Amino acid sequence: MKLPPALSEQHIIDRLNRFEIETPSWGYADTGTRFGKFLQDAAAATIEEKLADAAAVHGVTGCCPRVAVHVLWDFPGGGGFEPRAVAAVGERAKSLGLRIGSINPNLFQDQCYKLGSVTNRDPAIRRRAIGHMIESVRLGTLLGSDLLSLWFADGTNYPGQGHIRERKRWMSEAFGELHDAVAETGDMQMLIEYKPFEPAFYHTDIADWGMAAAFARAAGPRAKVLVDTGHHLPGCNIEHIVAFLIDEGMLGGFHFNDRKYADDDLTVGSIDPYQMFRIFNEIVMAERERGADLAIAYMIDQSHNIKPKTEAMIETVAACQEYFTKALLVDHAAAAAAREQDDVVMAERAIKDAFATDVRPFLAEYRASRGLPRDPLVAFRESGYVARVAAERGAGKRKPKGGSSYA
Ligand SMILES: [Mn+2]
Repeated sequence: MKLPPALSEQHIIDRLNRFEIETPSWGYADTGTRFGKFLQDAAAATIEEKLADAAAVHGVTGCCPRVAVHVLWDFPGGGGFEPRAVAAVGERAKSLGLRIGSINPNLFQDQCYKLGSVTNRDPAIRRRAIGHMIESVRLGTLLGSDLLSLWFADGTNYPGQGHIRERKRWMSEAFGELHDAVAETGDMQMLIEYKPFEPAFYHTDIADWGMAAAFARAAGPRAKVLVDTGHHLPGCNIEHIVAFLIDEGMLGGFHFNDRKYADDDLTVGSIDPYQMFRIFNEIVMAERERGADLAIAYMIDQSHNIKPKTEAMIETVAACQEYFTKALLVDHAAAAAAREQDDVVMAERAIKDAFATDVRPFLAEYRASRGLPRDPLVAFRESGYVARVAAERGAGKRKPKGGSSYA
């Protein structure tokens, strides 16, 4: 493995040791498409089962100690925020060697949100949505979380359906009020996610990174942008967005997944590994220039419909480590020297050489040196975990309930 000059293997190892990836509770559960839901016997149904799966992923990868939770799906009564029940979830996570990561409010499932949550024309519905987010801040405080992750389904399907500027101002008011609540906590941050379309098909209230950044700036210093790699239109240069947000001090975190057409939620690297590498390359380059790690929350947001949930999660974690390691091999000085000569070919070659390096043997050694399996996926398969939990969890799932179809 060819290292950039002035960098030792220890540099790579140290940075990898600080590269943690948060897995999402919902990635372990049965989830579906708009058209149907195929149940897996081993899929988790309760928060206890989701945490157990997350612990299994952390057990073989060693880099996933945090689990994102979803307020509506993971807490009794959609939160209800019964402090003892909430504390029990935190304790359970702790007993498994995990911590609760980002808190994800839900502003898209209640019937009242059909025409929007914080951008709804009805002030009572807007109030309810803001109230839920502020309760989510309280939930995060109880669980020791420092991150609120915000995604909105808000948008319209037809021209004329909504007053776009009015909705923008309501969105901004909601973020302002939420920021006040976040600022009262010790160190919580709020991350604002964007998406160009779906479920709304005409306009989405936070359609791209620029809108998310404008809302975050207006809200205050605790608000940053969350880049979900699947939330971009085809052909979008995501690493450009990442570089821009880094330079503006506005990049708060990622939701990793891969995609071919839209928000496909595929495992990382299954379609475009070079893009994930180019994103990491921008991060590594900025960190080298600053001499310090960037404060970025690395999170996975995937819903695996076809692959077994836990295996898919391990694949994605291992893929992220692989492309991050490749990015750590980029000789940025060589690229810069080539640029000085206007040598486009060699500047690109510095990037491509690192990507072409097979880092899997190095990562296997790295894992072994930390007492982890060299190949997390193979070790996980050999552990028999999936068969074991499928036997425990599957019985109740086999009865067709008619609840898995689209209409
Ligand atoms: Mn996401």
